[in-house]
Amino acid sequence: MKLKTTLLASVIACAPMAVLAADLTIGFSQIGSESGWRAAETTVTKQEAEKRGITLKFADAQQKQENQIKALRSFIAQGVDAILIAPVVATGWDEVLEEAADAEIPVVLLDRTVDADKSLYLTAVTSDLVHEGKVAGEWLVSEMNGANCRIVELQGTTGSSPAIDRKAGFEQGIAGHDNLQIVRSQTGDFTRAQGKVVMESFLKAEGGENICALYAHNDDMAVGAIQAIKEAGLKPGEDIKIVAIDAVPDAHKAIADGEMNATIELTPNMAGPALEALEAYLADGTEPAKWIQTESKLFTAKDDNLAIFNAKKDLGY
Ligand code: GZL
Repeated sequence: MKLKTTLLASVIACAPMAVLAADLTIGFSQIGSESGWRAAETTVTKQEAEKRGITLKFADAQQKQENQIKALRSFIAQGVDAILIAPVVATGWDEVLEEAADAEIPVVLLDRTVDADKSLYLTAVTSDLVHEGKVAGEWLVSEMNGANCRIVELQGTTGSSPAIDRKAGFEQGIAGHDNLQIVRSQTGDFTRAQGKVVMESFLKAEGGENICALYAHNDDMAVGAIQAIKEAGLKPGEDIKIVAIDAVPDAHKAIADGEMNATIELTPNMAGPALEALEAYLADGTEPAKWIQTESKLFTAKDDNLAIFNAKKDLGY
């Protein structure tokens, strides 16, 4: 706790404040459990804290920004040593981040970014969300090889940095290829249930025979859409090509079954690099880079998706 850390620091005289990870108490404001990937991130974050002997105070916001702001204020009042947050949307954080800064509590962003002054957080551990979208677009360009393709898009949570950036990246990926056209685009809020409902509305509005491909901002919405495509009497992965992001086990299974075509991996372990940066900062003031980027890897039917499914299925998704 902050008090203990301060006492410890004073005991160590004028040496840099050497704080042992085992003394740390860190607050973690998690968005919720909207997707398999999010559930895996929660599991891995708890594991990463435990193996470092860090006390993790976990708060599930159930997709609501006001709950995350409440959680951060509670962590500040408790005097935690640091805060991890996966911010549900990109805006509206300045005030509470200022309060954390005033309390000298470092904040690390996980998997999403915020539209706030970079001085208000220590670092952000995320993938390159624009790049992920671009890889998805470029894959479809290559897959269609010049043939016309009417695309429907399932966007992530409105106002979230992945929804904004993955949309922009995909449009960059298909730019200059007029044979590819996005004809419908709507949020499925990163969930399977909404992915299915919105895909049903796309099929009804466009006619399944007029939809060539689905780009979903995450695998969970794609898996929901696969159900809708099947119920419409069409073959997902064949009649409608499907590319998404996260590389959760069920996406690898769908690709292995020929019901999906490509996914781009997002590691659920954002907490490892985040806690390493925090430990160094709290120990001797080492400032990390403002962005710690995690890698993005494309998986297609060329990969051994069944083996990858079996390797990933027990990792907390
Ligand atoms: C992206 C992350 C997204 C995942 C979804 O960095 O914020 O949120 O792609 C999750 O599965 O809902």
